[in-house]
This record gives sequence, C-alpha cells and structure tokens, in this order.
Amino acid sequence: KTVAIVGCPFSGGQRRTGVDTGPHALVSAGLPKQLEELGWKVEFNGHQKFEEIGKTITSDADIGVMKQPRLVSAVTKAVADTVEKHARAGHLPLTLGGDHSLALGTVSGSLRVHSDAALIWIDAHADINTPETTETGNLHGCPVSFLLGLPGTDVEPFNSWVPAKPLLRSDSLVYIGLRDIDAGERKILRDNNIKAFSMHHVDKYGIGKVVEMALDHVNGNSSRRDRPVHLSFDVDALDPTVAPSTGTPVRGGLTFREGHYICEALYETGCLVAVDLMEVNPSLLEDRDAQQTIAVGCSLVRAAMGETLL
Ligand code: DIR
Ligand code: MN
Ligand code: MN
Ligand code: MN
Repeated sequence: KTVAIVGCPFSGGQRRTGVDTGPHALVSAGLPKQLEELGWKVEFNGHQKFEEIGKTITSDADIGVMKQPRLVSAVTKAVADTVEKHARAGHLPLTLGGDHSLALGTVSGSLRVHSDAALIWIDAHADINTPETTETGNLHGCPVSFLLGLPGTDVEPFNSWVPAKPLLRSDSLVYIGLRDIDAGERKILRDNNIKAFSMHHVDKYGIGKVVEMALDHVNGNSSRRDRPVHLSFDVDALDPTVAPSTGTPVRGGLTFREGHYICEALYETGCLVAVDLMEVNPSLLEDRDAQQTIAVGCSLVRAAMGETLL
C-alpha cells in the first residue's frame, strides 16, 4: 500500500505566520521514513509549490469579510486536484498542513473519487462558518460550510470550482473534540442536525464509546461498517499541554492517548481513504514546544497508519 504525502505549506486561511512551515517540519522530523518502517511505500516528491499560485494573484482584497479569498480558493482548488490524482491511483493521500482551509481541497479531492466517503473532523473548532457568519473572516474557520454547500457559500471566487450541489451530506460528517464554537456555528450545527461530540461527550462516554458512536453514525444502519472515511485532524483538538504550537489553542482538549486512540481506531476499520494533519505551527512559542508538537503530529499520523502498541 502506498501513501502519498501532500505537503501544503500554506497559511493564507488565517492570520498567524509560521503554520506554512508545519509540513516541512513534519517531514524533516522523519515522518516519511517512519511510515516506511510501518510497511508503507511512501510517495513524496517535495512540498506543493504554492508560491507560483501566489504570484498569479496580484491583489486579493477582502470579499465581504473573507480574507485572502482568491489565494485560498486557488490553493484549495490545486490541493483538490492533487489529492484526487493520488486517490485515483489507489494511493492514500496524507496531507500535511498548513492551515485547515486546506481541507476544502483535500475533502473535495477525496469525494471526487470516493463519492460515498464520510468525513470525521477532529478539532477544537467546528470550522463551519459561512462567509456570512464568520466573525474573523479567516477561511480556516469555514471549509466545512463549503463542503456542505450551506447557504452563503455559493460565492466568488469559490463558485468557480466548488460545485453548487453539496459535496457532502450533513449526516455524513461527525465531529470529535469541539469546545470553541461561534454562535453562528452553533446554530448551523443545530439546524442541520450535525453529529458532534464535544469534549463534554468525551468526558461523559469515554473516547472508546465516542469513536464507536461516530462510526455508527456515519455507517447508518449498515452493520457492515464499510463506509470510506476521510479523517481531518486539526492538532488543536489536542490539549495545549500536549500540542502547544498551534495558532488557536483552546484549553480542555483531548489527551495524548485520546487523540491517538481516534487515529488507531479509524485505522483499524480499514476504511480510511485520506488523512489530513493540520495547524501545526512550529514558529509559535519556544523551540521545545514546537519540537513536542511536531513529534506528537508525527505520532498521530503513525497511529492513523497502523502503528500499534502491541
Ligand atoms: C473561529 C476560529 N471559529 C473562526 N476558528 C478556528 O475564525 O471562524 N479554527 N481557529 O481552527
Ligand atoms: Mn500518487
Ligand atoms: Mn480546524
Ligand atoms: Mn481548530
């Protein structure tokens, strides 16, 4: 089995610099070799070249409140094409971010090949603001709304490539780890009846039961549990004591083991068709914190790719 590493040095979906160095740091820490040691054939021919896309965009004024909309749209479109290409070749795309706006691209690419895939989104945040509800204008807080085709997402420049017809049904999405949700997002989650396990639910049921319920939800009443799954993991889902170097840390997050358990359990299903690891920002805080976050990021990916304790 081949894993295709899609390194995405991109920070344009939010305001803090440095998250674009995340992919390089994860690869330099030895992630490709670690995956080979797990028995994977690793395809990695350097990181995505987003500078060239940047050069084609001469001015990128806000559209409504959206920040850098043309750049985010062009980059996510390119990511969608790259992920699609690897998925069609039967490879497992592993996308390293970069900020979480990239997932508009990764999930779009996955769904072009695996149209029945479900999305499991591990994050402190729901990232489901629309261009109308976003309070910050940062597009890393919006990718899920575009994937669901929510009202307000049929806007330029994204509608030049994101289909008007929803890519993903709202019952094909599950969240785990939420604890920082905007008022507008809360309404969207409720109105669309979206399955979300907050940290409250992780405390109440335990992570084992939560993952069980998440898989039950996306598989509906099918006992076969064979639905393809795209895992999009924002490292800020973890507690800041575990993964401190990330742009929007929120206390009260997943423990090291809870994060790893999710990855291990999804690997065990045999149904993972794509994995994203996003929002590792090694430039924040001290080097020791950055090294810890990079190490945890590599470790989460290994867990999703079959590393077991025994
Ligand atoms: C906030 C923060 N909900 C926003 N989102 C973050 O900007 O829309 N997502 N940090 O990861
Ligand atoms: Mn490939
Ligand atoms: Mn996120
Ligand atoms: Mn987040």
